Amino acid sequence: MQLASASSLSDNELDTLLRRPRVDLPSIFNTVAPIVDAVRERGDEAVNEFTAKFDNVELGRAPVVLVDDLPDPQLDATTKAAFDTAYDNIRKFHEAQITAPLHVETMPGVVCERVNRPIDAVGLYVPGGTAILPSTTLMLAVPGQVAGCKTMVVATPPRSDGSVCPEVLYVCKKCGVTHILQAGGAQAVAAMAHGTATCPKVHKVFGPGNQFVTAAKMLLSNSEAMVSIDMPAGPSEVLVVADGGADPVHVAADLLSQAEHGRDSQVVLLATPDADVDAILKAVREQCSTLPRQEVAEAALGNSCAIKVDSLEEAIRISNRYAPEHLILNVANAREVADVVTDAGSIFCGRWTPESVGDYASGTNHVLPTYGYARMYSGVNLSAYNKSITIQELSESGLKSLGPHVAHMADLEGLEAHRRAVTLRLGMD
Ligand code: HSO
Ligand code: ZN
Repeated sequence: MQLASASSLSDNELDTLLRRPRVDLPSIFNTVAPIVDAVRERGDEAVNEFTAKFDNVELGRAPVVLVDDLPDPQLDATTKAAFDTAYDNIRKFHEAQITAPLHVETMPGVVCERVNRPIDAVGLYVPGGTAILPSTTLMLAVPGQVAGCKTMVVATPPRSDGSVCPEVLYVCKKCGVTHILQAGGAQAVAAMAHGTATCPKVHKVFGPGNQFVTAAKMLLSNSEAMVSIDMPAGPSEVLVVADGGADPVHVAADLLSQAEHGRDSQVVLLATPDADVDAILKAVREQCSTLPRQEVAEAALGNSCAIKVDSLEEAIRISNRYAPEHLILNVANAREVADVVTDAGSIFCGRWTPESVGDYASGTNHVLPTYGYARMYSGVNLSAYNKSITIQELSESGLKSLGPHVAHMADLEGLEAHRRAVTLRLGMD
């Protein structure tokens, strides 16, 4: 972890220090495009070929299974209790995001409304790779269930014996997921976006993934597949602001919890003058050496830095400029500090709120904008599973008062048919 002082750096130098690991998108697009094409042309057969090639699993049957056809997984009581608690909290928080329909009379006799409708079919990508993530299944499926999406396809690579991870299956059953596509990577995204003989075509693909998954999502959302995506994604990151009251051991654990996700993860520490940076960095080294994923975390720490700042205000200015996916405010009066944060995916306030709680079970969503996209994207939330439809209805007197203005504007634009649609109704011609 590189150590620097903000006071000796210009904004440009700070940006360079905080630059995220580069992703070479054009070369990844070149790798992904033939995979996407093969799945579009040959469907399930191509999906299984890529699973054999990349995941070393020969499924020997269609890659899609119906959730209702699978027996309930056998899980121990502790595991069930953990997932049930997480489910309840995530469900509560996402149910609270249901918005009432809008109904506004913009002028007498002119009524405008807005109503929500769920996206009919959604695809939820749950990464496999070095860690299986049933928690991501919860984060993606609960809002779909709350919104009322009819078809929910979870895509996740098969385990080596061809089975579905029991925790993922447990969550799928709880959330009303309809299909499981046993595939990962670009091939899974392509199968959901285009549809295959066994995989329903979806209208939107959600979820985090590696560079190939991200590239496939970007490519397909700009193709004839007619599919949208939640957000572009890059490697994961956390920024921790620590003051003198922050326990160095806790700060180190929080930094490492993000570093262990991937070699390309980035973690940033902003330490106020009273924080003990040396103790934090020492704790990072000590804890890292005992992590099962030490090698991954060490690689991530290579992309990471600790910066001494002159004040909390400076820390927030730098954080807002960086726009972290996760922002941990391990400082006094953290909740008040959160009010001046303008750019971040999700904020973790105070001494007792590790990022892990949001990753699993507090209720907020852990699928968040990375790579600086927090400047313009929100994390996954209920509205992402809905479209809103606007409705308007005018009475005769409403059209009498509004119509002449509309007719005049249509005239200015030279659109005579538009004008007549009003004037013929009002007997104006
Ligand atoms: N921190 C990850 C989410 C996750 N953590 C899943 C554990 N499991 C999102 O950046
Ligand atoms: Zn995590």
